[in-house]
Amino acid sequence: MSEENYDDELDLSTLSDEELVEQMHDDLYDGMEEEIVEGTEILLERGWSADKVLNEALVGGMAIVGVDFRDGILFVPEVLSAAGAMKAGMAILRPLLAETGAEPIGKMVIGTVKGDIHDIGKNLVAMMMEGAGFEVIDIGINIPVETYLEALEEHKPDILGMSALLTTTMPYMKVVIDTLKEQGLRDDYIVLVGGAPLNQEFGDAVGADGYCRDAAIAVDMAKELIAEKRAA
Ligand code: B1M
Repeated sequence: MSEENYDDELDLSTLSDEELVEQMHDDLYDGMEEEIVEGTEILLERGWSADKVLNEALVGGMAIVGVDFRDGILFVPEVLSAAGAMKAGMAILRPLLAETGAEPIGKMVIGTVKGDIHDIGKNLVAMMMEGAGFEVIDIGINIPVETYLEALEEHKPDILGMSALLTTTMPYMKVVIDTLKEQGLRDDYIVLVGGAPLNQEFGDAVGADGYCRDAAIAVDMAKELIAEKRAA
């Protein structure tokens, strides 16, 4: 994206915060894991909160990748490298976001639905939920209804979280929720759904308890709905 990416001499620590974030967007775009790790560390050392680094440097960078992927400028291999770089940055932030000495305030099982392998958003939600004091059991990607049910049975969470990034896979959320209803289990769990192509209307239509536009909203909604459920 930027010619600066190819300048081996570029010392990230000499950049201002703003320049560094811009450079990290370029580095994420180019899938440069080491540079993303270094940039993440520098921003943290400069006193940035893990949240701020995540949203401004990493999620912001991935948004640019998303636009060029949509427009046919980037293809799957490049986007995979960008995702790898994003994950390398997230790995540094994870322990910071998950830092909490308190008792878990609730438990969530989360997975990306069958046919869908996108996991960055799901991982982010898991990290933010852990950071907010939830115990999170991440059951991965491409999850069929049977696996969701097994995980619910095994872990007995308060919340079931489902993620979908494709318009072709999001209807599968209804399959899972309908199966819970058929088995008389629907009211045992708070069901939260999220993913870029979803919206409130879709969340309502599939019968979820909440549609979460982003990870921060997922945390707020989880807290709110758990409190309501316990009060009831
Ligand atoms: Co994919 N992909 N992709 N992709 N990919 C999208 C989703 C797409 C919009 C790109 C585009 O065209 N602009 C498009 C979908 C179009 C559509 O359905 N209408 C698309 C496509 C078409 C595809 C393939 C079909 C491409 C192909 O093979 N021809 C293929 C499908 C593979 C499959 O799943 N079967 C594919 C593959 C891939 C990669 C493997 C290359 C890679 C995924 C790597 C990985 O995840 N490990 C990839 C990526 C990276 C993307 C984009 C560029 C970025 C997604 C992302 O990570 N965003 C994406 C473009 C886009 O979304 N704009 C795209 C960052 C992440 C932080 O945001 O996931 O939205 P997001 O999560 C947010 C919220 O949505 C919410 O909170 C998160 C954090 O704030 N949230 C939840 C998400 N899940 C939640 C669950 C909750 C709560 C909130 O539960 C409680």
